[in-house]
Amino acid sequence: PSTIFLSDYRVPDFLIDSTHLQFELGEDSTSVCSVLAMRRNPDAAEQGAPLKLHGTELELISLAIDGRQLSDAEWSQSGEELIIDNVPSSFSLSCETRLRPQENTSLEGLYKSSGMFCTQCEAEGFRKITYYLDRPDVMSVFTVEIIADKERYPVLLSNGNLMSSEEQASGKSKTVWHDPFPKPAYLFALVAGKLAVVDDQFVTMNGRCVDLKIYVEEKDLDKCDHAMLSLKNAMRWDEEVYGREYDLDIFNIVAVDDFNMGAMENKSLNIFNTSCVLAKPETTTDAGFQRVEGVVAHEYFHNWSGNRVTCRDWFQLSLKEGFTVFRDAAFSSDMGSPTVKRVEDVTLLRTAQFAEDAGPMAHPIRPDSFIEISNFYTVTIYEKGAEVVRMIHTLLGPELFRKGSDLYFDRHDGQAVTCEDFVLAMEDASGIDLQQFRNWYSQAGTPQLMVSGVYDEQTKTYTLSVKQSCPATPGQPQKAPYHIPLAVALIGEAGQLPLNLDGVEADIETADNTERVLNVSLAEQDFVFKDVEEEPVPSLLRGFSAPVKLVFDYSRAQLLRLMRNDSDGFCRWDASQHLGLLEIKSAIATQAALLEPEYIDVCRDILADTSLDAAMVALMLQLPSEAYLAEIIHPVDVHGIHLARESVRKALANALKDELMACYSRCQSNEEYAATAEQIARRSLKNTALSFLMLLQEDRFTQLAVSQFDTSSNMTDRLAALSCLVNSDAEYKAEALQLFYQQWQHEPLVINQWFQVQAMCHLPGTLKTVKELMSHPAFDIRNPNKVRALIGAFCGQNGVNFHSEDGAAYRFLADQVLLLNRSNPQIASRLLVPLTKWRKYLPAAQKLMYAELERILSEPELSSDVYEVVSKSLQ
Ligand code: DPP
Ligand code: ZN
Repeated sequence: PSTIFLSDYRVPDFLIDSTHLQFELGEDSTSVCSVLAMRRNPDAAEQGAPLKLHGTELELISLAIDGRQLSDAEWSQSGEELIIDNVPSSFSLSCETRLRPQENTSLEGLYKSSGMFCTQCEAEGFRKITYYLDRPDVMSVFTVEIIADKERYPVLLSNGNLMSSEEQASGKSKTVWHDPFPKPAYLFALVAGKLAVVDDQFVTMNGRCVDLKIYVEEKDLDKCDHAMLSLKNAMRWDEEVYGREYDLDIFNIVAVDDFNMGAMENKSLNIFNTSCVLAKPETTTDAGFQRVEGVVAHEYFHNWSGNRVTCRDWFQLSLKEGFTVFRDAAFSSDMGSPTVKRVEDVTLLRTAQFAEDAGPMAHPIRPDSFIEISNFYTVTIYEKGAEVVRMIHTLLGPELFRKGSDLYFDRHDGQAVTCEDFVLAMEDASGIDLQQFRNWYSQAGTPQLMVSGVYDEQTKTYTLSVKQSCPATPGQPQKAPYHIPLAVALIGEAGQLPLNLDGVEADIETADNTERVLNVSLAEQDFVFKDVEEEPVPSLLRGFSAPVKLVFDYSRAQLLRLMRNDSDGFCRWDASQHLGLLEIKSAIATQAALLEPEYIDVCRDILADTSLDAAMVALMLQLPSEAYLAEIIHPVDVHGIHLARESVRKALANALKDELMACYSRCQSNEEYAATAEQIARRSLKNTALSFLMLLQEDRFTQLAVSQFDTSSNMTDRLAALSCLVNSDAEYKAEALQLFYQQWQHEPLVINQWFQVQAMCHLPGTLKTVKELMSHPAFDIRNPNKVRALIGAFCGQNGVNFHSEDGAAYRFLADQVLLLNRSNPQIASRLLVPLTKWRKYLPAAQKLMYAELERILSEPELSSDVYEVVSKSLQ
């Protein structure tokens, strides 16, 4: 496999003005006839260049130019390219290919899932359908004819507007779709199947009525309400917050069971993984409801940030993904609890993304090179990309940011553009210089801010000294300083102090004068605050204003003040995590969990404080996760960390037993389920309390879990109770698992949760359970959701069992990767990620992990996906 470089980008030699596709879907094979109106690109460097079309795994039936069949001598093939040497400056290319969607297990291109045909073309799946210029800067107007058996496939869908639908002889029907918006091939979609539909409508800000349809299997008709509501909310929100209106009369969503990603934003025909669209209280957890809301909005928002304005090349992927994640996060924040959403996002960033930045696959949000683009749908491109847009929002403020986004959409509507175009629009609209800020696009790695503070009693000044650095990453030994917005406040005995900054020009005014955003731009920089009447505790990186690791040597007393008094919810929570970390570190050092009395007190107080958001209380009580601890304690002793963390949790549970019980009872409720922020918060706190109490191994608490499991009607409480039981020595657990299976065996998404809860059990013997479950009739290795629920959860989220000292789980993972390498390379290379982190662990573990990576690399037929990840991990 070869490496592709951003610096090699050239404009396309040819353009495709229109694309006409005819699909004849069959049980054995499918025929695809394309007619492309092509011409030489006047902007191309070389006007006599041969035509090179992308295509892979295709059976070519015929090829003609302007109606004349080409002889074999007139074209050749090389790798994924079909080359035709002599073509006129403008011509019509016709091509027929034959595909076998039934045998397509890669779930890329055209394939079958539960009896229905569907497509996934991003990033480069269209070349598995027909020969084409499969690159995002070639945009074309598509017309699509679909012919299929009308009994088996009564619903035939593609992008845009339905032009006609007719019955044909021999039991077939034909529909024709036309999409007036030119689009790249990656946004093409086709669906054919026996589907039921939920209908609704949305009236846009200019009074146009849009038909909204969600297509699902008949049995899932009762699980579409939440997605439909989320869609309508997202459509309204995009009008109100970004001034973006929907542009066609129809918007379709289709749910499919077998899907590599969460969902796909194909123009007017979004295809969703069932896990990201179906929801009802009995089968879906609160987190599931929130996922549906977020993903539906994300894909809808792509209609502007992605489809109307798309990416010039795949190195610009974060242009649409980072911006769209930023948009969907703001939407979810507006729909629910902003602080909780922020804490969840930061948690993901600080565990998964910081780990990626520190590992062998580290890449800037705009990478310089890749082997396989599918490997770059990463937390860096998505979540760090969103943080970078968020920093622009912070630096510009909401009004100028909106001016910038308006300019970006106006200037580039209908174009395929770059991250640079986005930054330029923001600069042009605001007049704010983002030159240095661009380092966020080109440099990989997590910047570190070392901050210290000195209070001078005499002069009443407080000086914050900030040093920034960024560790080397593959190919980038040296980093230039970043422009970092650092939001700060100073917390006194009685609350926030007014801020008076020396040399104020450089900093950004915020609503009141007790919070400032400092522009950190040098390697070392001092900020001096005047007229500070008492020694303050600095509240730093408020709202997590930049994706950095911030180090400040807080004392316990300072952290306690922040945890009790900081008005910034993120910083309060962060202080709670820092205090928890100190407890865990001391448990590691002393091999005992003797908690500091002040820590117990502050936890007791927040537990009793009913004025606080219950979700925040839950988050503050939960100790830093093992994944987060693995990012800050080096080298990572997985078992030591696990034992210490569990002992601290147990000690806390013991000290606060009564308060936890009282809290549990207070949060109980009989009201009808609703996925509101308030109810979600209460369930979260209740289940956090239950999981603490269960650590005490007292019968009465086990009974509590048993009764919650037996009597809850919603999946959130039911699954939380089941998880507590599975991780305990309760006798009832086998029966509970059995009952749960029997009740839900007809609901694949629930069975996935059943797999996952067992895969995540931290008790010994889980690998054996996972292996047994792989032979369970409900498991299917061809279904990505099941692979993720069982194998992915075990290897990625069950540290103690994955890192068993004999290396058995490493071997197990390598075996699964090799198996999936053949059937579904994208899923194989995703699954592999935990092994790539080998350098973080103790020497014995490193050696075993390394050996498994070598074993994978020695396999003869590695996909480019797996090859890239393994070879980079071993470098
Ligand atoms: N479907 C994926 C997403 O929306 C890739 N575009 O993020
Ligand atoms: Zn996206």
